[in-house]
Amino acid sequence: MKTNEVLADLKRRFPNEPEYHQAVEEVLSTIEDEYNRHPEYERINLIERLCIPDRIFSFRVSWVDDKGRVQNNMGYRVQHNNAIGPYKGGIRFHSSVNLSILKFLAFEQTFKNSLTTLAMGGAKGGSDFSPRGKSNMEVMRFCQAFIAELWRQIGADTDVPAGDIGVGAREVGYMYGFYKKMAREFTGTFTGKGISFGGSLMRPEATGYGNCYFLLNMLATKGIDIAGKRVAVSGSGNVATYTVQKLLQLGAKVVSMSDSNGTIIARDGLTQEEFDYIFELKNIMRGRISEVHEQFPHIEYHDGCRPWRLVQCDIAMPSATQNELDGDDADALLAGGCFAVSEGANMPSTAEAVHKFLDARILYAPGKAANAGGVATSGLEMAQNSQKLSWSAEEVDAKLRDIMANIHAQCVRYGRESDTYVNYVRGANVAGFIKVADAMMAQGVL
Ligand code: NDP
Ligand code: 2IT
Repeated sequence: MKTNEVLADLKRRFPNEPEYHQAVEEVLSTIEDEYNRHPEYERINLIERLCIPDRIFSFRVSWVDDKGRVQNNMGYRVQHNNAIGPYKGGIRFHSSVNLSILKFLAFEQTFKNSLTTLAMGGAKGGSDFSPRGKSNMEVMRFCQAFIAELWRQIGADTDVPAGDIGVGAREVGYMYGFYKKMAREFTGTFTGKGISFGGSLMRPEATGYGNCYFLLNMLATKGIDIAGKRVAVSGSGNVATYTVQKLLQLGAKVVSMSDSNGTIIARDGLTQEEFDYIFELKNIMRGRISEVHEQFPHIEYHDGCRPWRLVQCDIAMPSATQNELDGDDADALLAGGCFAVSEGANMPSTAEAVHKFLDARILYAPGKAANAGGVATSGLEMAQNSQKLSWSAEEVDAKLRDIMANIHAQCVRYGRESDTYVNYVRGANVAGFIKVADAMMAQGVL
């Protein structure tokens, strides 16, 4: 296998899908050597079957808004690979959603889920519907119309969706409720469910907390203590808010958060009181990050900006969306002394930024390793649903810590270079790949 040739062929067959090409290129360029050590893989053209999703469902979702107008959105589910377990991955509701984005996410999810040590294949779905500014009833009608199309393709042992951008507990509740009505069964077909109907304690916290646990593992390799370190976080959704919550517990100084309109900067670090306000503003009031400046005038608000060039930090944790940190941002971070980047979002750094971090030999954890705690805890939710029992928050948190330590160890094992630098990108991709490739090999051409 030659990365350039496989990639050129995929670009020819699937043009205009830049995010998908970007994710595939990063993985192929790091697994090429491992792949080529196994001529049996090439004999069955395993690489193409690993890159091209098993199947994609796409459908129109028609629903009626509060003014009685009929709205039409697109809905999708990309079932990428189920070699090691049922298809598993979130649903994204955002106006930017298209097949390129969902294909990159489903591809990444396959490797991420493999790393978790649990039995889950890779999938992703979503719609170009945006819940922002919609009433609860509009969101409910949309979710029901979306599931009216999708319910036949998913199931507890077939394909298990969950949340992602724009899909939180409210949306999962509405989708799961309608799924249950159509399928006439109460099973663990969604994760991220409410606690009263099969959800797992700690699932809301898991992605952000898991990223902090991964970061702690990375810092430990250098003997660095997180207390007092300046951390720039982007986003203010599920992943970002629980990242910040854990960082404050650990004694770090959180100097930024953001949303798609702008960034807040707290030069001396957010206090617990300020964070409590932000948590309620974002999770309960569904407000905007600009409102933090109105409440606490000493916290700066920069309209239309991302955090990376606004404030000096030791650690960056991009937790909003793909390609939100580019090469110039990476230069600014490195110039400011940033020595660790741990990605809460999926593919938040552009390829150029990733190369700059690796060239600078800083601690750099790609999303598929650092944010895997979310889907891992989804796997724990599936396990609890299968057993029809629920574990305490402490039990789930202990398992999450173990899983993140295990993912870190896999990255070190497969990513250590001759000068002892750990290339977590290579480590995560190779470790994730080996398990999936081995399972595909054993199961024949499907
Ligand atoms: P949320 O919808 O809860 O929050 C998303 C945050 O990112 C919001 O602050 C949002 O701002 C911001 N954002 C979204 N799109 C853009 C954009 N185009 N430009 C700038 N900011 C943007 O989503 P999550 O917190 O769940 O997801 C964040 C990231 O983490 C995504 O990359 C997701 O794939 C990834 N992830 C999520 C997991 C989970 O369990 N939820 C697990 C693993 C990864 P605004 O409110 O203005 O839209
Ligand atoms: O990107 C991700 O890993 C998620 N959005 C979580 C997926 C899941 O199934 O919990």
